[in-house]
Amino acid sequence: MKCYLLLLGLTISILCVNFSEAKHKRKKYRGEIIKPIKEELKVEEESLDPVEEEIFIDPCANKHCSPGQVCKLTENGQPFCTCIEECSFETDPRRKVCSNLNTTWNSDCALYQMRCWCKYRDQKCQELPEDTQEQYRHMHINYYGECKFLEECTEGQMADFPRRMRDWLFNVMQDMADRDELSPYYLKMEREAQTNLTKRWTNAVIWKWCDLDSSHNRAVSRHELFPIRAPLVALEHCIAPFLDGCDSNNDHEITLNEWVKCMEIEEEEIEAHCEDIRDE
Ligand SMILES: *[C@@H]1O[C@H](CO)[C@@H](O)[C@H](O)[C@H]1NC(C)=O
Ligand SMILES: *[C@@H]1O[C@H](CO)[C@@H](O)[C@H](O)[C@H]1NC(C)=O
Ligand SMILES: [Ca+2]
Ligand SMILES: [Ca+2]
Repeated sequence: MKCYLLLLGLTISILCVNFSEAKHKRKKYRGEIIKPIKEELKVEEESLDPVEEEIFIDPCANKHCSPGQVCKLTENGQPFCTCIEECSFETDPRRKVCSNLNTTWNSDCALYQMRCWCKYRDQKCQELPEDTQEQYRHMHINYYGECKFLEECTEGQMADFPRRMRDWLFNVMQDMADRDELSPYYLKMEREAQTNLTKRWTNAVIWKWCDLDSSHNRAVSRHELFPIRAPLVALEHCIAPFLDGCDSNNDHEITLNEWVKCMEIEEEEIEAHCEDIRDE
């Protein structure tokens, strides 16, 4: 009996030691980031523990770094962007990208990593010829896949292209509706396109323009065209010259009117409301 009690006591004391050790560790870990708040909370109420977990804010969480860069912390906890050290090893040829300089890279990460190295004059870029270094500083993805010989878009193909583009946009919109990926607002436009033939192309074309204008400034920039350009250039040799031609006044932005004209939609007045700016 005595022996049993002793064992029990021993077990309890071991548990206690373990517990306080664990507690101590947690305190130490979080204490570095939220020390002042932590002390206050501790004095006031122990039961605030679960809330405390949420107070921890990663300084990198709100730091935006451009592609090829990652956020790191300085010694005193300040976030900064730096070139990504290692890109994951890619064996899938579909991950390859072709740059605007017609050079193939294993992945978008590898391309942007090199751009970063050149931008910040890293040793890994300094080894390259001078003019290459300068070019790499502005390198971007032209299309997905290995660089290849792109056939020229003939006049006849170009003439037929707006029709194919409209068709394609309508199909994409339909697919997204089927997969429940359209907001109720655009779903309504899709339904209308299904039932009213005169709305078919118009609605699909307007939807895509709204979708591409991610900055919501009612203009689609070159950068904003990327999601439809990059995956298609290697497959559709007319898309690059076609999209370039959409910006008819060459101000590097495509307005809705330019877009609609480019798709050869004949309508006197386009009444377009994108979801975010509709005034209902
Ligand atoms: C780009 O590179 C590919 C593959 O090396 C080559 O076949 C093609 O002709 C190049 N295109 C241009 C425009 O130089
Ligand atoms: C189809 O759309 C056109 C153009 O907006 C409109 O004038 C017409 O009334 C619509 N037709 C139907 C059946 O809703
Ligand atoms: Ca925009
Ligand atoms: Ca323009």
